[in-house]
Amino acid sequence: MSSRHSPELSGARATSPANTSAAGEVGRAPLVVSNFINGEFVAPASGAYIDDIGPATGEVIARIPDSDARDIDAAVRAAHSAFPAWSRTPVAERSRLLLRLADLIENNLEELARLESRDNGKTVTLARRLDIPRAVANFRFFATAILHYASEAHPTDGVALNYTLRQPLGVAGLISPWNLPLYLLSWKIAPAIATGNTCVAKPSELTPLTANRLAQLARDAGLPPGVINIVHGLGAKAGDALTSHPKVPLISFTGGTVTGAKVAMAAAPHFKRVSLELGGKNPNVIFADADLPEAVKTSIQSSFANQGEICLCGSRIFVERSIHDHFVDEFVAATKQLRIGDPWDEATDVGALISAAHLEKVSGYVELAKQEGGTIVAGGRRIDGAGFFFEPTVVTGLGCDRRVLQEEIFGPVVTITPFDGEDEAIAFANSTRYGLSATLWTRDLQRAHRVAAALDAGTVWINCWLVRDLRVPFGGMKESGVGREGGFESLSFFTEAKNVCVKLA
Ligand code: TXE
Repeated sequence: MSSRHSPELSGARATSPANTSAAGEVGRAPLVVSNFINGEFVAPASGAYIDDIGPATGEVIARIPDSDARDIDAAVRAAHSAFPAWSRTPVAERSRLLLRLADLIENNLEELARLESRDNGKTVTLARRLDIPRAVANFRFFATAILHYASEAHPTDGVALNYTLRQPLGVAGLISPWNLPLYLLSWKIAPAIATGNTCVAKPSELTPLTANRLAQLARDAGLPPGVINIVHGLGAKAGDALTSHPKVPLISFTGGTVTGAKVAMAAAPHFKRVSLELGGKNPNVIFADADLPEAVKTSIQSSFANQGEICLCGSRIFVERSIHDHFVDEFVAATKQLRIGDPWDEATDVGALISAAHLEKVSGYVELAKQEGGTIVAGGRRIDGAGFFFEPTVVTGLGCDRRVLQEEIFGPVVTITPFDGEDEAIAFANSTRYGLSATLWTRDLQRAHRVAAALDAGTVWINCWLVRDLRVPFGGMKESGVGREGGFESLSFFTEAKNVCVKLA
């Protein structure tokens, strides 16, 4: 496959053919995925299936249940029945089962990394380094965090004792996206069940394979039937049935901002607790005093890792004018070194985009960038042949009011814009409706703290990117979301605080 990706690419180098390749999977019979309800693998009520396309090949690699409200209802019933026993299971036992599941994921890391790469188009090296280890870490973290989750007590002037009970809510509805499939699914399942809830998860219809494998591993780990249920299918059908189900009091959703609004509307009539982790248009602000080689190296990562399909990618780079031209030269040179092609080739840096539709969307934004007056200084083209590949692309010459700097592209496309002074940097960075994360590069400690405080972002990285500690709060401002998860924020989101007041005198 790689040889099809012609070496004359303007923005990237093609990888050499590999012995094992995602394309080498062409012709294999598609896997048939089932729903996982009450500990059993079952067919959808409708008997209908939808195709799961491998992004690197354009081939059907699996067929997944086209589930509807009946399947969701069956899963919710199973989760509901399992809830009383699971919520009363001693915390040490819940912890032990989660740790066992973490071990099983770790033992199957290579298989899961290949599944993730095949299903999503991401490089297997990234799946090995980031996605699957993070799923292991999510289960381990919440398995142990729950052991230390205390609640407060307030002796009230000798008259009464107030204390807080933190109780699970019941059936958690969990909806995850396609960009970091197992990573984000486990980010929701682990805290939901660690705190004593049961759950119904609806993974993205574009990337069902590692969720399917997780179901098998959960069963092998000895998790009781009904604690984790996984229903596959389309968002507008299965997803909507879950968000509007009256017996699901809590929804954790990660996905696009437009979908997030639909989820919020479906949940509102039932007054469900909702956590929404949505899109981003994250600024990457580089001051003239930055460590430039480090800023270039990390900005390549933050722009193009996972093909730019991470909500935390820094898609708008702002560079202080005195170093702007030099930065652009260095950044473009580094972009052209990136190797695009077979995600299973160890040498590949940039794999395939998730779908043909997404490739269209990304290409459309690059055309728009030209129409808006931008200059494409690297990349800019899709790659002919099977699979959904697009060159890492750098656009210069566009102001903050352009659509290309306002709308989430969610692909390997980054803009670079000069700024003059700290105030303008902050104004440019804050000029979108999003507020998920931001990165800034400077050696001036005071400025770093000053600018970090002024940025509209749930997370600010200073002189680094994607350094994640599972204990810290995570979420977005503005249209990037509502609520925080991560660490004790997750434990708090997945539990109901109840005040108990005992009269003492
Ligand atoms: O995601 P959707 P899409 C952004 C990115 C991308 C855009 C659209 O810009 O181009 O969103 O991507 C389920 N009720 N992000 O359309 O639709 C769906 O089945 C309930 C950013 O692929 O948001 C899937 O499981 N659920 C992002 C999940 O929502 C519904 C990651 C996400 O799909 C539903 C992904 C409905 N009505 C896309 N409609 C991030 N923040 O990381 C869909 N779903």
